[in-house]
Amino acid sequence: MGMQMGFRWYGEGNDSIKLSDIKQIPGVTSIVWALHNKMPGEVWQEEEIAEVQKALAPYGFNMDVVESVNVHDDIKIGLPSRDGYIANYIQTIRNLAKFGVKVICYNFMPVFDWTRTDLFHPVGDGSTALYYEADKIHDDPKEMASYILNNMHGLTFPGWEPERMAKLDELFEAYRPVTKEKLWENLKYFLEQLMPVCHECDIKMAIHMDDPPWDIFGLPRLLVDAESVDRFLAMVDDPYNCLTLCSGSLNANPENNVADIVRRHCDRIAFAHIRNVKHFPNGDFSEASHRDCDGDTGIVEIIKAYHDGGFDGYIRPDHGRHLWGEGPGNVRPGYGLYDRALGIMYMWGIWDMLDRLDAAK
Ligand code: CS2
Ligand code: MN
Repeated sequence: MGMQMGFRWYGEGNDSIKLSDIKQIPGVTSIVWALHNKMPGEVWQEEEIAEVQKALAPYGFNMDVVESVNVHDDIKIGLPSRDGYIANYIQTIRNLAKFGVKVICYNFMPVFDWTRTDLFHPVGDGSTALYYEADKIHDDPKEMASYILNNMHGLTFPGWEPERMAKLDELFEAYRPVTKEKLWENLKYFLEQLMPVCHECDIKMAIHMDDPPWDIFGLPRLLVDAESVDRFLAMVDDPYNCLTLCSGSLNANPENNVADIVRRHCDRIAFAHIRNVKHFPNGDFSEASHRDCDGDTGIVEIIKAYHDGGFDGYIRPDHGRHLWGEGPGNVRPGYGLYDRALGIMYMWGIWDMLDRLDAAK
Protein backbone atom coordinates (compact mmCIF):
# COMPACT_ATOMS: atom_id res chain seq x y z
CA MET A 1 0.00 0.00 0.00
CA GLY A 2 2.80 2.45 0.82
CA MET A 3 2.79 5.62 2.83
CA GLN A 4 -0.49 7.51 3.13
CA MET A 5 -0.04 11.23 2.63
CA GLY A 6 -1.74 13.73 4.92
CA PHE A 7 -1.95 17.49 5.19
CA ARG A 8 -2.69 19.31 8.42
CA TRP A 9 -5.71 21.58 8.24
CA TYR A 10 -7.01 23.68 11.15
CA GLY A 11 -10.65 23.77 10.07
CA GLU A 12 -13.15 26.08 8.47
CA GLY A 13 -12.69 29.67 9.67
CA ASN A 14 -9.52 28.75 11.55
CA ASP A 15 -7.21 28.18 8.56
CA SER A 16 -6.68 30.45 5.57
CA ILE A 17 -5.98 27.38 3.42
CA LYS A 18 -8.97 25.88 1.67
CA LEU A 19 -9.69 22.20 1.21
CA SER A 20 -10.03 22.91 -2.50
CA ASP A 21 -6.38 24.10 -2.49
CA ILE A 22 -5.22 20.98 -0.67
CA LYS A 23 -7.11 18.86 -3.20
CA GLN A 24 -4.70 20.10 -5.89
CA ILE A 25 -1.60 18.76 -4.12
CA PRO A 26 -0.79 15.36 -5.65
CA GLY A 27 -1.44 12.27 -3.59
CA VAL A 28 -2.98 13.75 -0.44
CA THR A 29 -5.62 11.38 0.91
CA SER A 30 -5.90 12.32 4.60
CA ILE A 31 -6.72 15.60 6.23
CA VAL A 32 -4.98 15.72 9.58
CA TRP A 33 -7.53 17.52 11.70
CA ALA A 34 -8.69 18.39 15.19
CA LEU A 35 -11.47 20.23 16.97
CA HIS A 36 -9.36 23.26 17.75
CA ASN A 37 -12.01 24.98 19.82
CA LYS A 38 -11.94 22.25 22.48
CA MET A 39 -9.95 22.71 25.65
CA PRO A 40 -7.81 19.81 26.86
CA GLY A 41 -9.98 17.50 28.96
CA GLU A 42 -13.28 18.14 27.16
CA VAL A 43 -15.16 15.32 25.44
CA TRP A 44 -15.38 15.65 21.65
CA GLN A 45 -19.04 15.20 20.82
CA GLU A 46 -20.29 13.16 17.89
CA GLU A 47 -22.18 16.11 16.37
CA GLU A 48 -18.96 18.16 16.33
CA ILE A 49 -16.99 15.37 14.70
CA ALA A 50 -19.77 14.91 12.15
CA GLU A 51 -19.32 18.54 11.05
CA VAL A 52 -15.72 17.83 10.06
CA GLN A 53 -16.76 14.69 8.24
CA LYS A 54 -19.30 16.75 6.31
CA ALA A 55 -16.66 19.32 5.31
CA LEU A 56 -14.19 16.69 4.06
CA ALA A 57 -16.63 14.43 2.23
CA PRO A 58 -17.02 16.48 -1.00
CA TYR A 59 -13.26 16.27 -1.53
CA GLY A 60 -12.92 12.56 -0.82
CA PHE A 61 -10.45 13.11 2.01
CA ASN A 62 -10.47 10.69 4.92
CA MET A 63 -10.33 11.79 8.57
CA ASP A 64 -8.17 8.87 9.75
CA VAL A 65 -5.65 10.99 11.69
CA VAL A 66 -6.38 13.43 14.49
CA GLU A 67 -3.67 15.87 15.60
CA SER A 68 -4.11 16.32 18.47
CA VAL A 69 -6.42 15.28 21.24
CA ASN A 70 -4.55 17.26 23.86
CA VAL A 71 -3.96 15.81 27.30
CA HIS A 72 -5.15 17.77 30.34
CA ASP A 73 -2.41 19.10 32.63
CA ASP A 74 -3.92 17.22 35.61
CA ILE A 75 -3.12 13.93 33.84
CA LYS A 76 0.48 15.02 33.25
CA ILE A 77 0.81 16.30 36.81
CA GLY A 78 -0.86 13.18 38.23
CA LEU A 79 -3.55 14.89 40.31
CA PRO A 80 -6.50 12.88 41.70
CA SER A 81 -8.73 14.68 39.20
CA ARG A 82 -6.88 12.89 36.38
CA ASP A 83 -9.25 9.91 36.43
CA GLY A 84 -12.16 12.09 35.36
CA TYR A 85 -10.12 13.56 32.52
CA ILE A 86 -8.96 10.10 31.44
CA ALA A 87 -12.60 8.99 31.38
CA ASN A 88 -13.33 11.95 29.10
CA TYR A 89 -10.39 11.05 26.87
CA ILE A 90 -11.72 7.50 26.59
CA GLN A 91 -15.15 8.81 25.63
CA THR A 92 -13.50 10.94 22.92
CA ILE A 93 -11.70 7.84 21.60
CA ARG A 94 -15.00 5.98 21.43
CA ASN A 95 -16.67 8.87 19.63
CA LEU A 96 -13.81 9.17 17.13
CA ALA A 97 -13.98 5.43 16.43
CA LYS A 98 -17.52 5.87 15.15
CA PHE A 99 -16.08 8.00 12.35
CA GLY A 100 -13.34 5.56 11.43
CA VAL A 101 -10.45 7.46 13.00
CA LYS A 102 -7.32 5.25 13.11
CA VAL A 103 -4.61 7.35 14.76
CA ILE A 104 -4.62 9.90 17.56
CA CYS A 105 -1.52 12.08 17.80
CA TYR A 106 -0.88 13.73 21.16
CA ASN A 107 2.02 14.96 23.22
CA PHE A 108 3.00 14.75 26.86
CA MET A 109 4.98 17.98 27.19
CA PRO A 110 4.40 19.97 30.39
CA VAL A 111 2.73 23.35 29.86
CA PHE A 112 3.82 24.19 26.30
CA ASP A 113 3.74 22.62 22.86
CA TRP A 114 6.58 23.49 20.45
CA THR A 115 8.62 26.54 21.32
CA ARG A 116 10.44 28.94 19.00
CA THR A 117 11.91 32.38 19.63
CA ASP A 118 11.20 33.79 16.16
CA LEU A 119 8.23 32.72 14.08
CA PHE A 120 9.20 34.60 10.91
CA HIS A 121 12.98 34.47 10.67
CA PRO A 122 14.55 35.35 7.30
CA VAL A 123 15.99 32.26 5.63
CA GLY A 124 18.09 34.30 3.22
CA ASP A 125 16.19 33.67 0.00
CA GLY A 126 13.26 35.99 0.76
CA SER A 127 11.28 33.36 2.66
CA THR A 128 10.92 33.11 6.45
CA ALA A 129 10.85 30.15 8.81
CA LEU A 130 10.51 29.23 12.47
CA TYR A 131 13.73 29.82 14.38
CA TYR A 132 15.12 28.91 17.78
CA GLU A 133 17.69 31.15 19.39
CA ALA A 134 19.19 29.25 22.29
CA ASP A 135 20.11 32.37 24.30
CA LYS A 136 16.62 33.83 24.16
CA ILE A 137 14.88 30.82 25.63
CA HIS A 138 16.19 31.48 29.13
CA ASP A 139 13.92 34.46 29.29
CA ASP A 140 10.65 34.61 31.19
CA PRO A 141 8.16 32.02 29.86
CA LYS A 142 5.46 34.69 30.13
CA GLU A 143 7.23 36.89 27.63
CA MET A 144 7.58 33.84 25.41
CA ALA A 145 3.85 33.14 25.63
CA SER A 146 2.84 36.71 24.84
CA TYR A 147 5.24 36.87 21.87
CA ILE A 148 3.79 33.64 20.47
CA LEU A 149 0.16 34.62 21.03
CA ASN A 150 0.67 38.05 19.43
CA ASN A 151 2.01 36.39 16.33
CA MET A 152 -0.96 34.07 16.01
CA HIS A 153 -3.22 37.07 15.27
CA GLY A 154 -6.19 35.56 17.07
CA LEU A 155 -5.92 32.08 15.51
CA THR A 156 -5.95 29.11 17.86
CA PHE A 157 -2.61 27.58 18.70
CA PRO A 158 -2.78 24.18 20.41
CA GLY A 159 -0.63 24.01 23.52
CA TRP A 160 -0.60 27.81 23.84
CA GLU A 161 -4.27 28.37 24.66
CA PRO A 162 -4.70 31.94 26.00
CA GLU A 163 -6.90 30.55 28.80
CA ARG A 164 -4.00 28.37 29.98
CA MET A 165 -1.35 31.00 29.37
CA ALA A 166 -3.27 33.42 31.60
CA LYS A 167 -2.61 31.02 34.48
CA LEU A 168 1.07 30.35 33.85
CA ASP A 169 2.18 30.99 37.45
CA GLU A 170 -0.31 28.47 38.79
CA LEU A 171 0.62 25.96 36.11
CA PHE A 172 4.33 26.21 36.84
CA GLU A 173 3.57 25.84 40.55
CA ALA A 174 1.45 22.74 39.92
CA TYR A 175 4.24 21.13 37.89
CA ARG A 176 6.87 21.87 40.54
CA PRO A 177 6.73 18.38 42.18
CA VAL A 178 6.69 16.61 38.80
CA THR A 179 10.16 15.22 38.27
CA LYS A 180 11.09 13.50 35.03
CA GLU A 181 10.50 10.08 36.63
CA LYS A 182 7.12 11.17 37.94
CA LEU A 183 6.18 12.35 34.45
CA TRP A 184 7.12 8.94 33.00
CA GLU A 185 4.92 7.27 35.64
CA ASN A 186 2.01 9.55 34.82
CA LEU A 187 2.37 8.81 31.12
CA LYS A 188 2.35 5.08 31.83
CA TYR A 189 -0.73 5.37 34.03
CA PHE A 190 -2.55 7.28 31.28
CA LEU A 191 -1.64 4.83 28.51
CA GLU A 192 -2.43 1.72 30.50
CA GLN A 193 -5.97 2.94 31.02
CA LEU A 194 -6.35 3.70 27.33
CA MET A 195 -4.91 0.57 25.74
CA PRO A 196 -7.92 -1.78 26.17
CA VAL A 197 -10.17 0.87 24.61
CA CYS A 198 -7.71 1.42 21.76
CA HIS A 199 -7.81 -2.32 20.97
CA GLU A 200 -11.57 -2.33 21.05
CA CYS A 201 -11.80 0.77 18.84
CA ASP A 202 -8.80 -0.06 16.60
CA ILE A 203 -7.27 3.36 17.26
CA LYS A 204 -3.55 3.83 17.77
CA MET A 205 -2.23 6.36 20.26
CA ALA A 206 0.80 8.04 18.66
CA ILE A 207 2.89 10.24 20.93
CA HIS A 208 4.63 13.21 19.33
CA MET A 209 8.28 13.84 20.13
CA ASP A 210 9.09 16.73 22.47
CA ASP A 211 10.02 19.90 20.67
CA PRO A 212 12.71 21.00 21.25
CA PRO A 213 13.99 17.68 22.64
CA TRP A 214 15.38 18.96 25.94
CA ASP A 215 14.08 20.49 29.19
CA ILE A 216 13.01 24.10 28.87
CA PHE A 217 12.06 26.68 31.51
CA GLY A 218 12.97 24.02 34.09
CA LEU A 219 10.21 21.71 32.85
CA PRO A 220 11.10 18.06 32.19
CA ARG A 221 10.71 16.57 28.74
CA LEU A 222 10.60 12.85 27.96
CA LEU A 223 10.65 11.93 24.26
CA VAL A 224 13.99 13.40 23.35
CA ASP A 225 16.25 10.73 21.83
CA ALA A 226 16.60 7.08 20.74
CA GLU A 227 16.98 5.86 24.30
CA SER A 228 13.82 7.55 25.53
CA VAL A 229 11.89 6.27 22.51
CA ASP A 230 13.05 2.73 23.37
CA ARG A 231 12.01 3.25 26.96
CA PHE A 232 8.60 4.57 25.95
CA LEU A 233 7.82 1.65 23.64
CA ALA A 234 9.00 -0.95 26.18
CA MET A 235 7.16 0.74 29.04
CA VAL A 236 3.78 0.02 27.43
CA ASP A 237 4.66 -2.71 24.97
CA ASP A 238 1.47 -2.77 22.97
CA PRO A 239 0.95 -2.46 19.19
CA TYR A 240 -1.54 0.32 19.86
CA ASN A 241 1.03 2.32 21.80
CA CYS A 242 2.82 4.06 18.93
CA LEU A 243 4.87 7.05 17.88
CA THR A 244 4.34 10.19 15.90
CA LEU A 245 7.96 10.31 14.84
CA CYS A 246 8.70 13.96 14.16
CA SER A 247 12.02 14.18 12.34
CA GLY A 248 12.52 17.89 12.91
CA SER A 249 11.64 17.83 16.60
CA LEU A 250 14.20 15.14 17.33
CA ASN A 251 16.84 16.50 15.01
CA ALA A 252 16.86 19.88 16.75
CA ASN A 253 19.45 17.93 18.72
CA PRO A 254 22.09 17.16 16.07
CA GLU A 255 23.13 14.03 17.98
CA ASN A 256 19.84 12.33 17.15
CA ASN A 257 19.83 10.07 14.11
CA VAL A 258 16.19 9.86 13.06
CA ALA A 259 16.74 7.34 10.24
CA ASP A 260 18.18 4.91 12.81
CA ILE A 261 15.06 5.22 14.95
CA VAL A 262 12.87 4.56 11.88
CA ARG A 263 14.89 1.44 11.06
CA ARG A 264 14.54 0.22 14.64
CA HIS A 265 10.86 0.89 15.22
CA CYS A 266 9.14 1.21 11.84
CA ASP A 267 6.26 -1.04 12.94
CA ARG A 268 5.47 1.19 15.93
CA ILE A 269 5.41 4.45 13.96
CA ALA A 270 1.77 5.20 13.21
CA PHE A 271 2.40 8.70 11.94
CA ALA A 272 5.49 10.30 10.43
CA HIS A 273 6.22 14.02 10.46
CA ILE A 274 8.82 15.16 7.95
CA ARG A 275 10.54 18.39 8.84
CA ASN A 276 14.06 19.56 8.05
CA VAL A 277 16.23 21.57 10.44
CA LYS A 278 19.47 23.46 9.95
CA HIS A 279 21.87 23.79 12.88
CA PHE A 280 24.16 26.63 13.76
CA PRO A 281 27.31 26.14 15.83
CA ASN A 282 26.02 28.19 18.79
CA GLY A 283 23.02 25.89 19.38
CA ASP A 284 20.52 27.93 17.36
CA PHE A 285 18.52 26.20 14.69
CA SER A 286 16.29 27.20 11.82
CA GLU A 287 13.63 25.22 10.05
CA ALA A 288 14.37 24.62 6.39
CA SER A 289 12.82 23.41 3.16
CA HIS A 290 12.29 19.66 2.95
CA ARG A 291 15.13 19.28 0.46
CA ASP A 292 17.84 17.17 2.09
CA CYS A 293 20.75 19.55 1.46
CA ASP A 294 18.90 22.58 2.87
CA GLY A 295 19.10 21.14 6.40
CA ASP A 296 20.90 18.59 8.55
CA THR A 297 18.10 16.15 9.33
CA GLY A 298 18.85 13.60 6.59
CA ILE A 299 15.50 13.62 4.83
CA VAL A 300 16.49 11.24 2.00
CA GLU A 301 17.87 8.69 4.44
CA ILE A 302 14.75 8.94 6.59
CA ILE A 303 12.34 8.42 3.68
CA LYS A 304 14.49 5.52 2.53
CA ALA A 305 14.30 3.98 6.01
CA TYR A 306 10.49 4.19 5.88
CA HIS A 307 10.47 2.66 2.41
CA ASP A 308 12.84 -0.15 3.38
CA GLY A 309 10.70 -0.83 6.46
CA GLY A 310 7.56 -1.27 4.36
CA PHE A 311 5.93 1.71 6.05
CA ASP A 312 2.22 1.91 5.29
CA GLY A 313 1.24 4.41 7.96
CA TYR A 314 0.37 8.07 7.69
CA ILE A 315 2.90 10.75 6.88
CA ARG A 316 2.75 14.49 6.46
CA PRO A 317 5.06 17.37 5.78
CA ASP A 318 5.52 19.17 9.08
CA HIS A 319 6.40 22.85 9.30
CA GLY A 320 7.35 24.63 6.13
CA ARG A 321 8.77 28.05 5.35
CA HIS A 322 6.51 30.99 4.52
CA LEU A 323 6.73 31.79 0.80
CA TRP A 324 5.36 33.98 -1.94
CA GLY A 325 3.56 36.56 0.17
CA GLU A 326 2.85 34.38 3.19
CA GLY A 327 3.72 36.24 6.38
CA PRO A 328 2.53 37.52 9.76
CA GLY A 329 -1.23 37.88 9.82
CA ASN A 330 -2.03 35.79 6.76
CA VAL A 331 -0.43 32.47 7.59
CA ARG A 332 -0.21 30.18 10.58
CA PRO A 333 3.47 30.06 11.56
CA GLY A 334 4.92 26.89 10.02
CA TYR A 335 1.69 26.00 8.28
CA GLY A 336 1.61 27.81 4.96
CA LEU A 337 0.39 26.18 1.80
CA TYR A 338 3.30 26.38 -0.59
CA ASP A 339 6.31 24.99 1.19
CA ARG A 340 4.37 22.08 2.59
CA ALA A 341 3.07 21.32 -0.91
CA LEU A 342 6.64 21.44 -2.23
CA GLY A 343 7.66 19.13 0.61
CA ILE A 344 5.01 16.62 -0.39
CA MET A 345 6.28 16.54 -3.96
CA TYR A 346 9.83 16.02 -2.70
CA MET A 347 8.68 13.13 -0.52
CA TRP A 348 6.77 11.54 -3.40
CA GLY A 349 9.77 12.03 -5.66
CA ILE A 350 12.00 10.00 -3.35
CA TRP A 351 9.32 7.40 -2.65
CA ASP A 352 8.33 6.82 -6.27
CA MET A 353 11.96 6.42 -7.29
CA LEU A 354 12.53 3.88 -4.51
CA ASP A 355 9.44 1.96 -5.68
CA ARG A 356 10.83 2.01 -9.22
CA LEU A 357 14.22 0.75 -8.11
CA ASP A 358 12.61 -2.07 -6.12
CA ALA A 359 10.48 -3.08 -9.08
CA ALA A 360 13.58 -3.29 -11.26
CA LYS A 361 15.40 -5.60 -8.81
C1 CS2 B 1 3.29 19.74 15.54
C2 CS2 B 1 3.10 19.66 17.04
O1 CS2 B 1 3.37 21.89 14.74
C3 CS2 B 1 4.01 20.95 15.19
O2 CS2 B 1 5.19 20.90 15.36
O3 CS2 B 1 4.03 18.70 15.03
O4 CS2 B 1 2.61 20.85 17.50
C4 CS2 B 1 2.16 18.54 17.35
O5 CS2 B 1 0.94 18.79 16.72
C5 CS2 B 1 1.88 18.32 18.80
O6 CS2 B 1 3.01 18.38 19.58
C6 CS2 B 1 1.21 16.99 18.96
O7 CS2 B 1 0.41 17.01 20.07
MN1 MN C 1 5.83 17.43 14.31
